[in-house]
Amino acid sequence: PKRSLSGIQASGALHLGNYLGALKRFVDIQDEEPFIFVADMHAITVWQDPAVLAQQTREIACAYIAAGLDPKKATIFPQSAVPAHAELAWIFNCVARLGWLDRMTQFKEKSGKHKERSSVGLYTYPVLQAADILLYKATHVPVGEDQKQHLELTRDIAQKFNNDFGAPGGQPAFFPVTEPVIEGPATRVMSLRDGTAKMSKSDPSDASRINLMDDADAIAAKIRKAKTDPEPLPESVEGLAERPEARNLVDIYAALSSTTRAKVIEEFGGKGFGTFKPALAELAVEVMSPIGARMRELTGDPAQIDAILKDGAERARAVAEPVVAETKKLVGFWGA
Ligand code: AQP
Repeated sequence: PKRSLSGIQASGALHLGNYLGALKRFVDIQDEEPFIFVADMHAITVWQDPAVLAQQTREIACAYIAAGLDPKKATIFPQSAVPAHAELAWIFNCVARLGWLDRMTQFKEKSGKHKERSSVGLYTYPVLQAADILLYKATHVPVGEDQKQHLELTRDIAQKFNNDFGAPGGQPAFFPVTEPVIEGPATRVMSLRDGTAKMSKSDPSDASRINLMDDADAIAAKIRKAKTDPEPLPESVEGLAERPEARNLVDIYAALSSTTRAKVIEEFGGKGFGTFKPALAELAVEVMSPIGARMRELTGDPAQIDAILKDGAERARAVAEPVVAETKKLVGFWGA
């Protein structure tokens, strides 16, 4: 059976890239009753102030709901409230090979020049991610382009586990081989200041991104100031090939209006940024500012959010616990 799952780290304010690459797509599939978690265990792979981590977790849950997720359809929960994530991650740490993790480019980027001083957790992060996914036997994971390599590792871990433990006597494989779902015009939203860099919460320039909590004026100003070249938009999508900034703005427009790059070019091809940017700003404000406003309302009611997270955690545990119990049995643990 099809099961979708995804999550976002509780590591700070969300931006338009997270919205278009992840959040919006969770909402689009919510009738499939996906599991959507807040990755607080992933967040602590880099330092998080203990005084604010729980609040950051609530904020991601608020973002989910403000973006339109219905907690009755989607199971929304904090990762750390389901201990089976950590249990399965340990087993997977013993399945995954060092050579596989050594190839992970996100670790290389995030550890930078200070590899020796990075946490072990940052290194083994993709193994925890495999546990997050396979604990629910998820078959489909909607994510942005940057997660492609991690999803491939999840597939490798599932296959090795199935091979080593999972399919005794030719029974069907224990874990599914999960499909990453990297679709739509905005699987890699780029910085507004540099069309070759990913829009990211760690970019020191706030002008590089639109934050979910930005108000209408801030959204419009950032789009007005977004870097572009001086040419008008091309008459065909091929004309965007060597123009990363123009392509990024066209893709953002397409994603915000749930259409395609080609349709946007049909409408705006030949027009200058003097016409296109105000149209994009208007659209971005129309879509994003109600989400920000709803988030502000929801963050004022932590009890409501906590109730949603508690209920989600119970529902998640009910699915996860039998899977981890079965996994422990397959591994051969005492009493399992
Ligand atoms: N620029 C992006 N375009 C499209 N999708 C994106 N995602 C992130 N950036 C973009 C997707 O958002 C989901 C959640 O990401 P995450 O919270 O796991 O953390 P991240 O990938 O570390 O997010 P950032 O903002 O890029 O943080 P930093 O700056 O710390 O690296 C994922 O599905 C991701 O693909």
